[in-house]
Amino acid sequence: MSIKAVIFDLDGVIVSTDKYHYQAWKKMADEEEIYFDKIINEGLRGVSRMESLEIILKKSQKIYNQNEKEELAGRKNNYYREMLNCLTPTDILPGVIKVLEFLRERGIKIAIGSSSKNTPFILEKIGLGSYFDAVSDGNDINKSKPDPEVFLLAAKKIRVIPGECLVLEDADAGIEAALAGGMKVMGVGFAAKNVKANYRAHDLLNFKFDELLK
Ligand code: B16
Ligand code: MG
Repeated sequence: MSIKAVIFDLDGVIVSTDKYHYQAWKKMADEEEIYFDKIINEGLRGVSRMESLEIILKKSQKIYNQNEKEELAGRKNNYYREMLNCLTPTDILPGVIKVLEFLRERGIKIAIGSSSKNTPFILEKIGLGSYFDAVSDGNDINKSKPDPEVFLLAAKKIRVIPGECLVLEDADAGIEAALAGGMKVMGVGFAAKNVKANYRAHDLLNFKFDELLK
């Protein structure tokens, strides 16, 4: 199999910001007296901020207008950004740096493909920005995962055709997006059980990337 680039999802693959997304949405939902739990939260992985809000509002008795929705999403994001302030390089998930160095030594291009508009802030907090040849994130796209736009843009930025890209993803929506873009995909963490993924790994610590790149 010819892999010339690896595109990393950010939240849930490189760093566990998923717990902060949950806590921030939960705080906002509690304030609005909207029922929200961890099961609903799992469906928000890889989904954009405004689409996540629409999923949460399905449990609301109240109908919110567009301005109110923007205020709710903004309030959640403020809580989330406050939580991100405590992120440091120690929050990088196990095996990530080892894999990045392994890929870099072999001349494999490395990119980020994340739905998050907070990607630049998170990369700065964990000090990983310099590893990536390109970053494609929620600030660059119109359609979030499961649409392939974010990954196709990443591939374009690093000038590698989709068929030669491998995506690492923790979200079912992200697995769908990578496959829709004609890329290979590895389900990591939460998506390690996704049967549609070409490869599966609980984390990046023990996966044999050398065998994959042969
Ligand atoms: P933000 P990823 C996604 O990041 C998260 O998984 C998802 O929970 C979040 O709603 C989305 O980013 C948007 O995040 O509010 O920071 O723009 O997994 O695609 O790296
Ligand atoms: Mg993710």
